[in-house]
Amino acid sequence: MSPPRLTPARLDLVRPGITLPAYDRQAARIGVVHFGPGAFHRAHQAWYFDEMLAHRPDVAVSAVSLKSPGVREALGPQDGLYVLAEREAQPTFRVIGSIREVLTAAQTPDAVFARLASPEVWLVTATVTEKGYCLTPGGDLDETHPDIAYDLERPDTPASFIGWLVEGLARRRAAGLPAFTVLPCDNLSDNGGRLRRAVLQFAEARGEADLTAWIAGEVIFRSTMVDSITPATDDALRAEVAQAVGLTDAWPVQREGFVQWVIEAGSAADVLAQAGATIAADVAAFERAKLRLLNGAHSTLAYAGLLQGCETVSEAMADPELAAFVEAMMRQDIAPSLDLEAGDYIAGVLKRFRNPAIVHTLSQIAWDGSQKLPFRILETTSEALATGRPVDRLAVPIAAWMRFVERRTREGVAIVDPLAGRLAGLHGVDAFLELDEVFPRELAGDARWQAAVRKAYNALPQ
Ligand code: CS2
Repeated sequence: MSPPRLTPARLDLVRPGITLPAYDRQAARIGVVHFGPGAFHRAHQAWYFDEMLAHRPDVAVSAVSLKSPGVREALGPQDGLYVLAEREAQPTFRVIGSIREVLTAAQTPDAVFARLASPEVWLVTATVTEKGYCLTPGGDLDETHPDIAYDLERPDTPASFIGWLVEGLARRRAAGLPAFTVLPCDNLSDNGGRLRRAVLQFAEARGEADLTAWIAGEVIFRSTMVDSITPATDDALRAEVAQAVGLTDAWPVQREGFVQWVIEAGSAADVLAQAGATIAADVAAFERAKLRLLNGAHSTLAYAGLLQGCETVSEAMADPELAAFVEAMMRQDIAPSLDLEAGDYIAGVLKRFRNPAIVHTLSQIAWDGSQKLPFRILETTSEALATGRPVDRLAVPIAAWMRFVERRTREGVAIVDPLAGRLAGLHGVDAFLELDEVFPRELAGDARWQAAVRKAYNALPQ
């Protein structure tokens, strides 16, 4: 029989040794609206807000899913409480209390607008994944994206994150309230700059010059680098949490012990330093290092590892050839693209990949390759070509992705990717290189790189 459900009233049943919220939850006030409260948000930013609540009460979170009711159904009955498992040699468990409201925007839009136009809200954060920014490869707002096209027709009932943000800001301005600060927390280079540009282009496309000018002048967007390896929740975690904590949690989350949030300085969010965030004048250097080294290596292990039958990151790292390849790529091909001494950082990342307590499936990382690879591998590749550095190793994850897509299609397994429909029809390097959503034209036409991709493709298993 499973133990009773996790709720505030039952916290006194929690087993000894489990960390509980170290503040008065009733006194906490919602000052943050977060879009996309999936496992990563709850393992990362919500943990920082939980730390922060010990210092000040106005950082509780209203967690907003755009369409899917899953998080609200799981956490609503738990009054937002959930368990975070930290996986190092000995796992530790902590009940996180920073989420004070869980909303599904499509179902209760007025509640979301009320939060966005609340005088108490001072910060909006987001983990909506790369595709949630609705950008063209050149970094403009994709006005042909179905959700954006819909939101431009009907701005009062948005579907996209951008649409919600702009309509929320419009209502805030109409109410005479000051703007909030916006912190995107997804793995895109210059995420703050990209989001600002998309928001301004959207406001302009709505035909509202005053609103556009107000956003341009008043709303502070800051780039952030987020890092913590967060394997998806599975039934084994649910069972382990029930046993260790003594209560049933419908959706616990897990991550490694390492956690990092680097926030570009110069906004109200600077106070998050009190919770352990790093406030930095130049966040781009952190972003580039993390995206190219950690995420680039992750995607390489994912596609190359899956092709040779591995299932998890630590399994792929146990393959001496694959591990040596990834390390050489990091040290010799990616590190030279960074303006810093990356040796210790690389050693640290490789150690994290080997953490035996983390079961991180390669297929989770393989999702959304068309969205991830441009930031993780292709930016480094274009720079390498421009400066005459080698691109042979950097071509391998791209060729492995092509082989991976072809294999899944052949096996009749659906690909998780916004371009899945198009990808399923592709065969051979040339067909993939025509995807201009993924490959910048200049890169796709580069003979040196094309040759490297073909060579890698031919050497990889089908
Ligand atoms: C991973 C990331 O799923 C993926 O694509 O590469 O989620 C990675 O684990 C995080 O960015 C680590 O901070």
